[in-house]
Amino acid sequence: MGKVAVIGFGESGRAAALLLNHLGYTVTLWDSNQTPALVARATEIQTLGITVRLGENFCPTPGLVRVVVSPGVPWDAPFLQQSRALGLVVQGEVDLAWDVLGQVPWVGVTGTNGKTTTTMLLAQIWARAGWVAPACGNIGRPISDVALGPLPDWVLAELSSFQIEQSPNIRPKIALWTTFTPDHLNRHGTIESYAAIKASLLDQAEQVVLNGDDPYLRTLLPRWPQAIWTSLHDPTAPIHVREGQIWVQEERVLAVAEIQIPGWHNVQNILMAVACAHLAGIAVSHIAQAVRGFQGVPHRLEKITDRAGVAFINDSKATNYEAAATGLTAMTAPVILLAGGQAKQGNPQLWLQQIHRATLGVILYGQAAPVFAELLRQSGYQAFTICQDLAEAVPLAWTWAKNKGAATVLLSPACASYDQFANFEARGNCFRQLCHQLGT
Ligand code: UMA
Repeated sequence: MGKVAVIGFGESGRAAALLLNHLGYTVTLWDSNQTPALVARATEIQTLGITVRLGENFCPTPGLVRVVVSPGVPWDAPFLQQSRALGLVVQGEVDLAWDVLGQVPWVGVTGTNGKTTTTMLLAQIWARAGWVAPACGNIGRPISDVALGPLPDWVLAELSSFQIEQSPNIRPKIALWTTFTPDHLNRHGTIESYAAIKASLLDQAEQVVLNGDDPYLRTLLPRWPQAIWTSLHDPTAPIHVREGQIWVQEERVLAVAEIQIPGWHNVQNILMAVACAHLAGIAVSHIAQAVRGFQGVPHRLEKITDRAGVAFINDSKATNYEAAATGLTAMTAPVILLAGGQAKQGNPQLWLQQIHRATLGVILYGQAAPVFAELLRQSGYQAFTICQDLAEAVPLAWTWAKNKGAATVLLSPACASYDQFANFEARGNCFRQLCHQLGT
């Protein structure tokens, strides 16, 4: 079958290497890093005959036919340009998975925020309908891992802009776009190119679902005239909320009051999942049962514990201003907010507004703390302090909650986690543990 290079030995690279090995290719896996964890992973994968080169930058080697890249590898990296110039096939890990799984229908879920919750809910609805349909992709399980078989009935793929950019061949049966605000500008350069990448997924899909309540996506409706769009406010939307009920055209699905996860943004996510399920031909009774039973996703407004009437909520996945503002918008009682980490570019105005509306105090930590402190100060907000890390911030939040009469302690960082954690899951798990360790 020939020689293949896989770049990046994270989750996607590992799965891609195993899949290519299974397909009969001679695989070399490259990673520019060399950590003890990578060395240990290498030992495991080398026993299968896969060559691993750690601590080296990839360069094309003689006889190579294909280069498969992990999502974190920039698509315009010089070594990829060089590979293309040499006539090598360069594709993303998701594109590779499509080569194997393209014969089964896919739902591709993209958007700045809301992707994971929507994809998880799709998985519950599809399971209720009796289909084997794994949630995969950016959500955590690489799609190449699903491609190792057996073939599922559907692929429910959360797709980041990184993955879409690297996968020009994928043609989902249904593509769904949840929200759009600036993100990943350090990778994509401009908001226009970030939008164009996301739109390319929908251009290639058989059917399109759009969140009609997102101001930017609403402007795109004419681009896909057949799109099924959703709205909380507009009853002319094919899938909408009216009189406290969710409707698929004239058919009632369930009452909003039956939904277990908090916030109107989550009702929007549910509308989009309902739209996809309807397009896939799933019975309304199955859709309603799955939505009623859906309890949300870890690290997304996840309730950890209640202490003396104070709820501790983990929204560690809120890694940008919009997601953090959305988390705060869902809060109906006074909040002590924990925010900080590695700052991202973006517009903080909505986030600041929600801080003024919903919080009694803000505890900042990590690299972004001085920047956030300045933003708060400039907006006229004084009730904040700076801590080193979560270990210091969580007990202080508990004390503030009791002293100030707050009903909620919310971790919603508005930042990436990489200054102090491996990823947002590690940050959320740390928060969970600290909450459980609190005294009275
Ligand atoms: N690496 C290189 N050379 C490079 C760049 C990276 O060798 O030029 C190496 C790094 O040293 C590292 C490895 O590549 O060892 C990491 O690869 P990766 O960053 O692609 O991470 P994976 O572990 O493969 O995880 C990826 C997604 N990560 C990113 O897109 C950054 C995961 O999404 C996804 O769950 C997983 O594939 C399975 O599909 C995470 C994410 O943060 C959740 N996504 C971003 C987001 O949601 O904002 C887009």
